[in-house]
Amino acid sequence: MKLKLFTASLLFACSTLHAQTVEVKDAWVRATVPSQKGTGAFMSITAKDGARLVGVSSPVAGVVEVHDMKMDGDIMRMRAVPVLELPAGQTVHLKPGGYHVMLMDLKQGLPKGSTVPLTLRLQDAQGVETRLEVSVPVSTAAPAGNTTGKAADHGAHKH
Ligand SMILES: [Cu+2]
Repeated sequence: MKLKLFTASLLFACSTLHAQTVEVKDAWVRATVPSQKGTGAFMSITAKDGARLVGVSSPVAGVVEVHDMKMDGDIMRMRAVPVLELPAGQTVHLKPGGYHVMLMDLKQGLPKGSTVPLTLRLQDAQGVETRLEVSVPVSTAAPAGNTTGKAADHGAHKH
């Protein structure tokens, strides 16, 4: 009986720890007009022990992909990133002009002030998959006073 209880509490401790190893901050979704079919979601993700973002889903969009945005000559091109590496302890910024979560085939308009649920599918170094649910505010601009925005202003983002 004593042993059983001990095991249970250990397991609980593990799953709690695991849930805290990936942190999402400053998340926002760009507001849409009613006829718009696609938009971007942006956030800063920090995986303390390293992880990979292998997928995102949302009930408001038929298709959700992680995209990268790069200049190809004079043309800004987006390409799907099937796996986004999250190096241990490094914050990966998803922001306008760079990595973003692309919400496509939108089922509804996303007015400013509403909230979009996103499910991030993450894999740890052992390949164990976990899901992280985030509730993301819809806005017309990045949240005020966050460091992500400042870095973008100074062009510090390089890939
Ligand atoms: Cu995109």
